[in-house]
Amino acid sequence: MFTLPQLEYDYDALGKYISKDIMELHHAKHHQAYVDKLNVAIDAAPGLQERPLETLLTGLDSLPEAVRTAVRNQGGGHYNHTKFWQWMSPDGGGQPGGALGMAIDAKYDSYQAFVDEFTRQALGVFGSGWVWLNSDLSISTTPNQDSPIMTGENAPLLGLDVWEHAYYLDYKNKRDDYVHAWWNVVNWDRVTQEYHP
Ligand code: MN3
Repeated sequence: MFTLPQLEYDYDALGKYISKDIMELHHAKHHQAYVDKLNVAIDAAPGLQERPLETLLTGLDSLPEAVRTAVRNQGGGHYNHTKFWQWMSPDGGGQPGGALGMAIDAKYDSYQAFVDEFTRQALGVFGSGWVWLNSDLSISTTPNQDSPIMTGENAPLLGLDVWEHAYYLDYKNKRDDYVHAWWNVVNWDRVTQEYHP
């Protein structure tokens, strides 16, 4: 059985950038629904119960067709959101330091140029999806709850949920305001720890 992970901060901890109402709805309702529906799917598929989530998602092609779409959508939702909560912090914002900061400068010329490109791709996602900073420092997007690990990439270093459910209560249709605000809560300490060039 998969379970909803606890947040490492309170629902109201991200303050003016992402409200308590959004965080509670997003975590307790949306993420919980992915977990519940994933469990229903796995429950009906003998032999899959013991598999870790990453193994399920990196081996979608090997799954029985009857559960493949559910694992992709609900399992992807569980995986992406579990990481998303960790990529934010009330102590976030600023810029990445250390090796990651230098590598981003080298690849994008500056931190701001990286932010601009990530933001541009976030605004370009049509409908629901995610934008990612991958382990090779490339930026990419996926539709729905797809995740880079489903196509053989390493685990992403950072990702941003651009589904309307992630921002509509605070920002209505203004995804650009949400994306710009989000940089203030990015947990660069966590992202930097996961960077292993
Ligand atoms: Mn979401």
